[in-house]
Amino acid sequence: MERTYVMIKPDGVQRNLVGEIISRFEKKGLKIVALKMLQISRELADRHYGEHKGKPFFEPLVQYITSGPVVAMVLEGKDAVTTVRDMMGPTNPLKAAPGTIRGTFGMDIGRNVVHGSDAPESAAREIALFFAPEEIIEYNKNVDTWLYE
Ligand code: IDP
Repeated sequence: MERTYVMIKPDGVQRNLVGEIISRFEKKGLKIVALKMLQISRELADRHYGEHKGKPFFEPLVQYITSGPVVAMVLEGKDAVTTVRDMMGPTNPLKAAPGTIRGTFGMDIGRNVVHGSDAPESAAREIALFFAPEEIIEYNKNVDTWLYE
């Protein structure tokens, strides 16, 4: 099983989409193994989005991600990274298919509601950045035998 880092961004929280978004991942069959609300500091934003430093949208991106609380989680499941990315849709909500999270709920690339790691390596890095090991809970669910062959 693979783990991925998922975050409902400040616009998702402000627009009352926390339950809706978590519900989609739950119904799909992804297991929540860590979950919390936090306010991202400038320093944490710098580290999380370090790869975008120097790009024209970096400063607005840091402003956006630190502008209000986010809901951070670790989701576990088969091909969790790709599964979450497919469910979110591409970065620009106007380019995202209507059924995806960004395609359903977003209008602008700088207000795209949700984050999901783009590869297993970035997932590991982001999980470690946002969660202490003891905040990640390993547990079994009886439903697993109805989700997986
Ligand atoms: P991703 O979130 O789909 O993985 P990245 O390219 O890693 O996309 O960009 C990180 C975040 O930076 C995006 O989700 C979006 O919020 C913001 N972003 C990316 N490109 C732009 C842009 O051209 N203008 C404004 N914001 C952008």
